[in-house]
Amino acid sequence: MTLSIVKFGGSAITVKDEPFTVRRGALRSMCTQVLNHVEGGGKVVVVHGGGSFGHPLAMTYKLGEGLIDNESYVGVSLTRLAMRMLNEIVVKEFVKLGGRPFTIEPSSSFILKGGGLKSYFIRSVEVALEKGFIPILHGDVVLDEDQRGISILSGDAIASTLAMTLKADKLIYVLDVDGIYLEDPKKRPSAELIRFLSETMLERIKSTSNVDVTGGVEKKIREAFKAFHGGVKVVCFINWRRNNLFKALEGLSFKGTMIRED
Ligand code: ATP
Ligand code: IP8
Repeated sequence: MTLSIVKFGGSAITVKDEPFTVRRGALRSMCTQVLNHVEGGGKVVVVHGGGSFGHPLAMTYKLGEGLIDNESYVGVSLTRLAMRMLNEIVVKEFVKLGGRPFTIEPSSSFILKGGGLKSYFIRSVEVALEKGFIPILHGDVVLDEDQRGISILSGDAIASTLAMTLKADKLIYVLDVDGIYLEDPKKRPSAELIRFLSETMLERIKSTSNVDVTGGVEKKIREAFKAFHGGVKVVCFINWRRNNLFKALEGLSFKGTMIRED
């Protein structure tokens, strides 16, 4: 039986430049593919990103800088509420499709210090898996022991941490594009998709992001390498279309970017 950590990218489940807009078809397709794999005996933990729910608010209230004034506290509440709204939508979709989701709040299980992970409690994820649930986590605003008071913990970092700690077989990042390209394929449609990504290629990758408070695709790639070096054998970036997520989960051939050794 394999354990896979799947990050539902905010770019895949929401329209990132239209606040509070869900891509219903994409979300349904991704949940269905996860459930088809789970029906066959696979174990999956889903982590979702902020997309157009968490990111615009976190940016408006400059939460990347921590608690800087009274408004920051308003921003923390609104951003966390937005993330819960998105989480509710993801959970409801799984329930509608006959799945067994169980949300585990990252804000109560992760503490940061100076923006870096300080401590975390994920026994609840293990127990949820043992009891037949699909644990669902998400990027969020979490407490930070440093002077900054709060930090944004990305779903990418949660996913790589879970993959390493739970010794997962696979870590799959689902995006709205086919994988990692030499340049943003939305800005340059002729950009080349990287099938196998090794660390020496990193400096050749150009990326762009203007609505993302957690570092966009570069930070995501760093998290992916962290998990790969931490022992996760299959780490990849894919799109959900053409049943690609199911294929990646099942070990069938899929279109996307795979991390590999130099
Ligand atoms: P979230 O953080 O909301 O969960 P996500 O995990 O889906 O979002 P993003 O941070 O939005 O991921 O990154 C994916 C986006 O990065 C794509 O929509 C793509 O347009 C953009 N991008 C920029 N540069 C590249 C690149 N070199 N290769 C692939 N995508 C890129
Ligand atoms: O979208 C960030 O998580 P990510 C969540 O996975 C917030 O980077 C609150 C913006």
